[in-house]
Amino acid sequence: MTASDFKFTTSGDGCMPLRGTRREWFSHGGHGLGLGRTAFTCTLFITACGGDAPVGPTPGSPTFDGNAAMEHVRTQVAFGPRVPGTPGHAAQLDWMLEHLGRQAPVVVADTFDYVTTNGDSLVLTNVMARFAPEQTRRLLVLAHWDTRPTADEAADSADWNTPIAGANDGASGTAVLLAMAEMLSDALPPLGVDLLFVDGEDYGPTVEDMLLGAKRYAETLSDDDRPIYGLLLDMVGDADPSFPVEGISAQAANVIVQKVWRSAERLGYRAYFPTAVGRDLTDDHVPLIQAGLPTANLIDFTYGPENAYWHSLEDRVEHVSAGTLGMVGAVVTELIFSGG
Ligand code: 1BN
Ligand code: ZN
Repeated sequence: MTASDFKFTTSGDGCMPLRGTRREWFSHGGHGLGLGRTAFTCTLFITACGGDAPVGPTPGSPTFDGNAAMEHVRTQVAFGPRVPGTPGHAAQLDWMLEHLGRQAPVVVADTFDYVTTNGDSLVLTNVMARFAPEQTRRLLVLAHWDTRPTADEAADSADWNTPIAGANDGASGTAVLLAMAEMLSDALPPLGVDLLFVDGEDYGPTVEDMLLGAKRYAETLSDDDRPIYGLLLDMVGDADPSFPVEGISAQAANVIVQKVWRSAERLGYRAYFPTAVGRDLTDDHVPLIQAGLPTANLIDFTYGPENAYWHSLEDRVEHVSAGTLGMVGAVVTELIFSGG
């Protein structure tokens, strides 16, 4: 599949609004995020067409470079696993700071300590690159840059203690953000854009010791420089892409979901952005939502047959494509350059 395979396809689920009513117990208990157990009834309504037939990008938008993003995936994987406390993690941080320092007018590194429930002492760093920093109306796009220390979903239990390469889970979202920084250094966006690279998303093994950088950002978020909303990119490089709407995003950030999926539709990517609502995934958007910042999660959680590549040694460069990275980058570009 190449980037051009994604251009203005019109197949998909038709021009119909999708409705669904759910009454469920959502359990996010036990991870200290405070959502608790909540019973509720909700009506999901995501317009699948809404007049957004494929019309191409907003005039004057820059072109996102999927091949550049793919090269950034390869570079990250070549560092080795980016597990906090390892040489690969340190090398990647230096490289990101050097890269972003050349592209963005403002780069902020926030280094903090964290002790896990098992007693591991971690030094973690969130990095933010700010474009059009003088603008008060700002959009946040984030991705995690660390990788999982354990392939604990691998088919073979002998692999469970081996770190993953994280070509998709870690490198893909980071690569899109880094290529986005290159693009934005040449093309002034119509609103401020904060690219946030969060650390410690995947440390684990349980969710108590995950989402660490996002929790840190949420704790330190001030009203002075609060973005209007956030968009999380996680596992956005699968060579066989599908991005159904993630369940928590549909509940807590439906307006953002509509903006993103309509942007995809305008670019002709409806076949890869079904408006059906999929699973609830506790991810980096949850602490942000809890801090009052509506944030949608753009995630492809069908990675390999029966998700077999997720948190396994199969999360390799061969399973990531420039076409998918280019499509996701183009959707984010359209979101930004259509005004946020
Ligand atoms: C996403 C990628 N996540 C971890 N690596 C968050 C997540 C946690 C997604 C549990 C699904 C289940
Ligand atoms: Zn993961």
